[in-house]
Amino acid sequence: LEKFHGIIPAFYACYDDQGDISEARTKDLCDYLYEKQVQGVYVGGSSGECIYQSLDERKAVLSYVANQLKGKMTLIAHVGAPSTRDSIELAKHAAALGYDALSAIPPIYFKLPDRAVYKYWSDIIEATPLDFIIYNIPQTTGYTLTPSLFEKLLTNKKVIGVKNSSMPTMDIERFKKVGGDNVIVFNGPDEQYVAGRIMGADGGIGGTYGAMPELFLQANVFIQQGKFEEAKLIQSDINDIIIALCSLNGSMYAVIKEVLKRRGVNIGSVRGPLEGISSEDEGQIDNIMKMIDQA
Ligand code: HMN
Repeated sequence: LEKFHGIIPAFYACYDDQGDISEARTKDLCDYLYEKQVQGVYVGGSSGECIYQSLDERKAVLSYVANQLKGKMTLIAHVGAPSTRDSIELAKHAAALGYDALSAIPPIYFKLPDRAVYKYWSDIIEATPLDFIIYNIPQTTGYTLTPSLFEKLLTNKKVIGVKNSSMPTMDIERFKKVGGDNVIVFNGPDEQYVAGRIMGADGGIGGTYGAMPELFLQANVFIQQGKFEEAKLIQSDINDIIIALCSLNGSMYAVIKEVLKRRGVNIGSVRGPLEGISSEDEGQIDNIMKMIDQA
């Protein structure tokens, strides 16, 4: 399970100037993250704008990333889709490409009982030999994973952990308590990466890591060294930056993509209904760049 520790950026959707998936730009983002020496990537999740992409587009992204990074870092494929059928198709595709693990949100749109959620995840898990990481993100899915359902899922040995994006760090402590040392818990909210790690998370998967990988990597090193005061100071800088990333007219991902452009990696903008950056935003981005450089 060692390969599921550390800093795992959530991979962004890479579009060309027409808004189509770009293989070349996907490669550029892969190269950038490889150079930063992150532990792995989480492909096709919220930050990958999976919800706005067709099945074929999602399969293409999974292929492009595997072609570029397979064997170089840990690859986790997010395969959650509205139907079980599409999720399984993505899961089989990821398995054929050699991904290290699968992950999926719970069913979305219809509110389903735990029984159906359990069945959905189990059907995906049964479809391939790959390990599986449950994705708990109540603020976007409206479904909250309970420690008891987590415990039930863990009776399947292919379930190796949970990516927990709910805000209470207590949830991380609870999942870790249920799972013990043989289960991985990833911190989801970047605003409390350090707190999540202290409460038991083994690593983090996050949507803002790509904009400032150096800061999260340094926080990770401080935590490993038991230097919690130093880690806390980095977290505070990170939080200033996240608040700034979320304060413009453009959506957070549009702003992050603008930051990446200034760092030399052009991966286009976001798909509607996410909002692109506005002309007023342009000037603000200089300030964000300064904050990142000075942190
Ligand atoms: C993913 O699935 O792609 C992201 O890792 C999800 C991740 O947990 C992010 N949550 C949401 O986007 C709702 C966070 O990293 C989030 O972007 C960050 O904490 C800033 O608010």
